[in-house]
Amino acid sequence: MKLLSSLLFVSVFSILSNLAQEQLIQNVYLRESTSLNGMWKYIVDPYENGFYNYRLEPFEKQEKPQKSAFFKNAKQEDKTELLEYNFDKSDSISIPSDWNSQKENLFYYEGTVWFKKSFNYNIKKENNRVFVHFGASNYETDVYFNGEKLGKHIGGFTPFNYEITHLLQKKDNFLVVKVDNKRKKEGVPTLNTDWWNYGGITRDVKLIETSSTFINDYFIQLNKNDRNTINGKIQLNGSDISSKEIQIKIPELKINKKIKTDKNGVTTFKISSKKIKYWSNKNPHLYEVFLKINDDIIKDKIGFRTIKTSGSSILLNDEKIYLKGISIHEESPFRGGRGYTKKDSKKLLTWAKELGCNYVRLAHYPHNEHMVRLADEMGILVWEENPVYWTISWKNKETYNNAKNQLAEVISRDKNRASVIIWSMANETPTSNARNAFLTSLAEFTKKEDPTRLISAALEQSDYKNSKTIRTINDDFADIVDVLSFNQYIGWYDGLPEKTEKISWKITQNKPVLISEFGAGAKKGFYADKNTRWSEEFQEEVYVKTLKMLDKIDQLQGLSPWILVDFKSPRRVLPEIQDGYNRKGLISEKGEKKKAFFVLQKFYNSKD
Ligand code: GCB
Repeated sequence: MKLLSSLLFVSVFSILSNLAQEQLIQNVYLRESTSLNGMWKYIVDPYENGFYNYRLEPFEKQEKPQKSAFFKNAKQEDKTELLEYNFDKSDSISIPSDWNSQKENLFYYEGTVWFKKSFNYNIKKENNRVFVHFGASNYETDVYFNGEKLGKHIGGFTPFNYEITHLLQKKDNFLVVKVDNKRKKEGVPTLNTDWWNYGGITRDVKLIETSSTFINDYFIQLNKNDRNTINGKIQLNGSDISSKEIQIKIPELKINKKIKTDKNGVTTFKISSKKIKYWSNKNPHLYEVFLKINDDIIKDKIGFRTIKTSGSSILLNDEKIYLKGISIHEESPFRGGRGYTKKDSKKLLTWAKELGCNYVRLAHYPHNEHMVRLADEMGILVWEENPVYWTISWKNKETYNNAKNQLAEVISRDKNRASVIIWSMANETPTSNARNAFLTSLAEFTKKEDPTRLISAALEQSDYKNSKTIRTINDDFADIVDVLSFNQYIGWYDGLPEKTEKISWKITQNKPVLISEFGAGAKKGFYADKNTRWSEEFQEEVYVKTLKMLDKIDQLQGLSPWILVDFKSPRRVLPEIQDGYNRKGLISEKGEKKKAFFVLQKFYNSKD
């Protein structure tokens, strides 16, 4: 027994240490930083030759890693030495980006690619510290700096950072990054999804320079139960963090407060003000917030609002709100491939606004930080989602820790964004005891990390008792969520559009209901009668009829139909129609609006 428990401890410990990351630096976009974006060298390595020797033992675990380990980046000075790689003579690729849409021969590639970036760096002030920060890279990432391993990160859509101060030189630094996007059964997501598995360093890479003691993280939000009080928590990082004075300023509210940290470098505070202009979709007011320690000042723009449910209503600042939404994948509306620029996000959110939306569902994984920062500015409420999709390995502890870690990272990154109102745990997951325990545990963790927001998940619907015409939500996880959301495709996967006329809904939970998905595929420019699959008219008909059906659900508080733009998916192979795209977009990948766009627009305008 003792042996078993210590074995268990060892394996859990090794899992945790594998995933353990340095604490995320909050607000990287408004801090002083140096971009490492641009052209990087890369080597495609399907056999992971640069990582393992011919006995498949990792080089990095050996006492003296040979120069054939790619992260050593050995220079070929000794002409007699056998080296079978050379970054500097290899091809270049632009970072950030996914390799699939940049390099034709890597379109379907799933495996390892090594990247290298060389740079010089002059520290701005003695004793300052430097961190390398990745917005995201998909899926497993091993990071090496000047020949030393910094760490490994798992998960394709959340940020991570490592300190490099101790290894940094003025000249010829080299960052080597191994990215592996092989899908794995035990992964999050798992083997099977309905989107393109874009590989690479897909978001910005930055060097962040800080003072030796600095404000690493903070969480500043309105008190959920008292709209005149702002609650905050600040965390320092450094060797001198105890009893330090921090100044908090919100000039527009005439707030100027000084507080001291405890011995762990943490401080919590409450500030009262009767003059707060609440952030809302109609008035997305953001306050400039300044946090100061010694000579270091961090600026952020934070909106103050509350979000709650009461019975079947959703309350924003204690007022009922109907969520007029749309689901969005993170693909660039300009280039195809992964979206990662502010311009990509702006275009997608501008389309959503044009559709009449006050809300978006960012499916099925955390999108880039520009998206939520812009949503803050544009007054769009946001559902963020963990990539726990379909058939995850529910019983695997490592899978759970991975899902929890990814969730922790997105919560950490976006906890100061007023636009984010819902954390979604999962999408269309089949019910079982193991799945219920997995999701419940994630939900409990989320509530602890962030008690200010709502929890949901895109569930599935089923027949009510034995009725063929009444639908219901029969899922134990429905008792855990704050907002009851589900996907349904009556009229597309489930019968023809007229079936919607026969279906009614019996939803027994006294909670707000959001329809997280409905939709139908249509090829832009294919016009036919409304009974012809793939025509714009068929899709239009599904929208007209589905909206009529759903509007009859008493607790309905909003929708996020599937989906704003056609997106790439290897599941969608029908020639001349799909050609590798899921066609349920209201807009084609070329930016052309389909007829159904205007049906939803009209419906949303009628909800004002
Ligand atoms: C769903 C999934 C979504 C798919 C969509 C479809 O239910 O949640 O990821 O892309 O259906 O088009 O089938």
